[in-house]
Amino acid sequence: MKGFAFLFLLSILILQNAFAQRENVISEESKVPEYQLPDVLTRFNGGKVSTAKDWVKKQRPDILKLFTDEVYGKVPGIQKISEVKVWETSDNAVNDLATRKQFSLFFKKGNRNLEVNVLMYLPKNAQKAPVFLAYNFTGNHTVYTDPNIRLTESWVANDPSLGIINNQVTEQSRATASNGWPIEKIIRSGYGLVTLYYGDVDPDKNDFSDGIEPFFYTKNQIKPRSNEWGSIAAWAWGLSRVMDYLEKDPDVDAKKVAVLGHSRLGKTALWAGATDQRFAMVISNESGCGGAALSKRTYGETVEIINTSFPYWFCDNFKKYNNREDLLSIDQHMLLALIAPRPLYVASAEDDKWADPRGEFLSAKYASAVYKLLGLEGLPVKEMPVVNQPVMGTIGYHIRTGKHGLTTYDWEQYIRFADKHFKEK
Ligand code: GTR
Repeated sequence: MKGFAFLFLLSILILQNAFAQRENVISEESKVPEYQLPDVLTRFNGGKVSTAKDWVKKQRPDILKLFTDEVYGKVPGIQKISEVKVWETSDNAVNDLATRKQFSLFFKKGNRNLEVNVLMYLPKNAQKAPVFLAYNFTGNHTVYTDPNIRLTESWVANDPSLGIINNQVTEQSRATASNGWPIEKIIRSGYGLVTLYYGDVDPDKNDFSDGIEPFFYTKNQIKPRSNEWGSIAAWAWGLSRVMDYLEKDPDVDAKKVAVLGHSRLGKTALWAGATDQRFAMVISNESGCGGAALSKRTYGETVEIINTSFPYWFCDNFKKYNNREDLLSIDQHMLLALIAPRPLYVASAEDDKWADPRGEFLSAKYASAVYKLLGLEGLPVKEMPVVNQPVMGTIGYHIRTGKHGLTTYDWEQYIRFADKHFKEK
């Protein structure tokens, strides 16, 4: 009983703290305190980066290392795919427009075994299809009405309204996320879709005993070290392993894989694109704090808030910057710059103040300096566009009306962006 009372009090304190933090959240432009951003083309010793070679050989590796050590954490070792098992295929999926393949990537080490389930639709009329690779939030079967999609057996956060009970999905949860996945449109536009549930790689909860992390523990270790990966880096690692598979699949054009993610999975897509240059295009949908949005601009969610609500997403070192964003020698525009010269799309939503749309835009704008150094356009505008007016250079950006979410409108812009960079060549 005592234990229960203690837990009860503790949860009240945590909730109070969370509310107190929300009250301090800045959501008015005039209230944003001044901040100073590091210049992406100034070396950490003060020198200037003036050639593409200096960027590639010196500045890029230094920035990548800082993000690795201080923000997302490093991958502690190598774990390759141990086995691929194809569960089923079909030649007449998506109203006969696509092929379907469902397969699992198995990772095995000692008595550990992790299974990552992948769903792939490819347009029938393409020889080697360019694809969008994107994690889903609640299982592959939630993205589409197709009754053949296998139900995930993994742990999923409870949501009875979506048919997720006792952390297990049910038949009732089929297609519950399909609004965010206009699959027929994607296929008709000539793209494949490769999707997987992010919780297969690491369940999204404050627990380091599950998912991929324990594969690398030494004796008695129970969590990653302070400079080692949090869940975002683990999820990004998972995307790279799918890429390992895609490179071997003869039906996929592995040189045209656009990695896409929404919100926490947008943060993940950006980190995957930064750490793995095989991704030819990176798309961040409303990724916000720790994603595209600038950290030093403390509008909406802040480093302290995110590290408090999700203490396992980033590496422990990132907590040093709670309320001390000024101490960061990097900011998120430098993360976006790591994607250069590859096409990058950053998207915001007007009512998604929590993710700081303006901070996402500015980040894309300041990353453009690197694209320019590499002879590319970067973002084609200097001022933030009005709502529903996408701009597309080598960096694309839009702010659409509406709230936080991945919508058909967003996808339409990503398809146009992919057409521009993958097809008009
Ligand atoms: C929120 C979190 C955001 C964003 C979002 C999501 O609770 O504060 O950073 O990642 O979750 O993933 O939907």
